[in-house]
Amino acid sequence: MLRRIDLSGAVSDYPARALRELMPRAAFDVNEALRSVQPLIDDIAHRGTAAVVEIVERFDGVHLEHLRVPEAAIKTAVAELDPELRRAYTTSIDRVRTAHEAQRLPDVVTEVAPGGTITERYLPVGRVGLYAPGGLAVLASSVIMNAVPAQIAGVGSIALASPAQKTNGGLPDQGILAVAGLLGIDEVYAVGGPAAVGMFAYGTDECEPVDMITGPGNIYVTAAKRAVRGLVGIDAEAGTTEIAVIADAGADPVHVAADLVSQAEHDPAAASVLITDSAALADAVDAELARRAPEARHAERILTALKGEQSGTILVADLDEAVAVADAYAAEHLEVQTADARAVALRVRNAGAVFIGAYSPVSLGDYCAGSNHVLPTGGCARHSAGLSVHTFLRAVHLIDYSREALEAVAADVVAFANSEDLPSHGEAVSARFEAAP
Ligand code: HSO
Ligand code: ZN
Repeated sequence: MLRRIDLSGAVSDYPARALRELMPRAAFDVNEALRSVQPLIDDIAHRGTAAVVEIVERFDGVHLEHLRVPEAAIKTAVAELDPELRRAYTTSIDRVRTAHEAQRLPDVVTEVAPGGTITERYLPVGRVGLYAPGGLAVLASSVIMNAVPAQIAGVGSIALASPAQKTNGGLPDQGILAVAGLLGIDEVYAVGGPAAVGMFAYGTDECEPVDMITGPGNIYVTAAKRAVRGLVGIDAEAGTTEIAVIADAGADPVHVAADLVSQAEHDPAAASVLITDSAALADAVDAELARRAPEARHAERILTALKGEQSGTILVADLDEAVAVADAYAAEHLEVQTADARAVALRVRNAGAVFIGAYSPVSLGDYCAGSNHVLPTGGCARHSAGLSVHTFLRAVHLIDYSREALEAVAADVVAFANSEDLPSHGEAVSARFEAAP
């Protein structure tokens, strides 16, 4: 089922770049998508609401009288929630809140020299636009994963946008509205795709512009975020979901296969990668995938994803090589299903999130572990982290020196300034200590 890449015994022969190029990876050309998205964004920048309405009509087939969802519709969605689903949403919200509370940062004051302090102050972004996609899967869970960290960071104003659904009378999905209601978000727009990004970035007469846009989306949403980056802050560019599993001979092939299938369910371009030192385990996982994938509700897209270039089994000689391959791949989600899984997990440096042992599947993290499921894809885990409270905070330095403290360092500032041929910089310091003429 999965194509095989046999690197056993050879992993350390490859320089870093060569190893990276051997990794299965989906093509993801954001700049190509940007060509069709940029005109939409420009149109919204110039014509505001009228452009948003036209774009929504063109792409989602819904004519909106108002972009904003009436608050009554949010209340109704909460009231009509099935009790079992309400419990699931609440469990998710509670656990994500608990885990993310721990990320709050206190301001730190450091005395750098006698009478001279630097205060590291963490300030939340003022207004954030959250995007929740529709499309193949409408992900109410992503609203939780974006909104909770923003709320804990202290973001004062949070707006949510999600595509208008023809099947829901032009409102966003009921689950998305219900989660918004449970989270206390009452500013919701029935706008999806690049139109939502343009609306948030430039503002319209119905929607004040935001300072930052976060949330997953397809390649067109990602392209739109790239187009407005700088004008607003954005989170990392989200690509297609990927899962890698490090498994040894003792792993349960049913667990491994079920987890590889679970993320393939997102998208025909999703990546499912097995990294193992056991050919027997690889064979058993293939057999289980061949049994399980065709039975799945979304068999077609799962099979396309599993058979795609972006998926595969990488055979290695031992767990050292497995860790090296996992670091080169830098998976969005990495599962470790080996003996002493925690120790192996702690050796991995590049992964969006690491799921340890037989009972921490990625699906748990997608909904109810407490961790965040908005994670770096496409190898970005080498340099970026998933969404967190930190995403919504800015560290601002407060510089506070007394006369004596400045005087003590004045000669160094003057010397440094002169060396850069910027003497007025030095004079701004020395002027404070010269007797008045
Ligand atoms: N696995 C996705 C998140 C998600 N899964 C939402 C289900 N719903 C990206 O981390
Ligand atoms: Zn998922």
